[in-house]
Amino acid sequence: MEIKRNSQIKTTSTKDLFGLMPDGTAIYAYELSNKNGMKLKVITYGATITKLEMPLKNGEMVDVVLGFDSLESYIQSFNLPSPPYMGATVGRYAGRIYKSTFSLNRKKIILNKNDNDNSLHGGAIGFSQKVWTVKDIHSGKKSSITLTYSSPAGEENYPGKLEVELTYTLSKENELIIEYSAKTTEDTVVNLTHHSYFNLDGHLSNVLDQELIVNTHRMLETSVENIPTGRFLEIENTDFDFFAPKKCPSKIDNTFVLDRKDEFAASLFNKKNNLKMTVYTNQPGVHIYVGGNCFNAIKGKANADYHPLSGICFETQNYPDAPNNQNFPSAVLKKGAEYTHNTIYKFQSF
Ligand code: FUC
Repeated sequence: MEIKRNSQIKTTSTKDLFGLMPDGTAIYAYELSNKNGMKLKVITYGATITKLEMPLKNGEMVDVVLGFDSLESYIQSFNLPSPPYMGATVGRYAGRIYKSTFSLNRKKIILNKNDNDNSLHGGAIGFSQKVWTVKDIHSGKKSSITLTYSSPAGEENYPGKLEVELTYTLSKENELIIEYSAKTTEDTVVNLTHHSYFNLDGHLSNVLDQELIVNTHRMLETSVENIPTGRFLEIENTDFDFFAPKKCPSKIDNTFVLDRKDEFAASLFNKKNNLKMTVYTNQPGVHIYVGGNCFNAIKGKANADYHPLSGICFETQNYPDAPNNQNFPSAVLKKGAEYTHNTIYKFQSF
């Protein structure tokens, strides 16, 4: 097998028809690569990442995210008992909002509920199921793609028309850089996140042998419905303490409090192929989730049978239900202000 030197690998970008929405709208797949051969595949449905291939030191490539081969599978996945939000961009508000209700400027906002009585991940039809538009794509020095979505005022009962811009960049240091920005026509709440299921051993295995670090000693206390109580829990020497590396848990669905400024948020390391992913973010929290499921109803890429241990999510974000917790960082975006969220997933092959 010919191993190309970096100088020979060109950055590329391609566009292909991925499928048609029920109303006939075309969904396109864009594939970018950087000079090291790192590859990213994005579809305009939900600004979803369907593939992220990393070059290893031994010249092999590994696809480190779960995904589906067809648009129909992505659409069907939202009809599962607990949709996995596979690789999706999540918004207008990632996480749960208690009783689908919050007050803003002394007005009671009642959202659509889609998780018992709560609103989860933007409601019944959140940003993950919307058709995004490609604004810009670069290959050459920088490999990046910018997508936009305009959320009408009143969509899922959120106030304000929200104009969202999202840029995925592959850096020459093999980072996947995700930058969000958003503006609104009237005061609203925003909390966006990325929902890839990562597996550094390839999407066909499980994550239980991979080592997790979460760089904090605190997480949010939650109710049985996974709604924050507003209290912070000290987690040192508990099952949730991943300050020192520990094997990935078989089940977790918790928001960790990132209060060590300018330090990394979390990391994942796979001893089998010496591949490491480190997560950096400007957000106050990272919600870590192992448990996504396709209920044996939908096959993954390459006909894979995904199960609750197939991948781990690092949903960097503001805290769930921040609009109902005055002691949480505010999730209010004022008219005329700008929401910004930057997250980096940095890959190193040792
Ligand atoms: C809810 C969240 C999880 C994950 C899942 C798809 O259960 O609590 O973190 O986002 O949805």
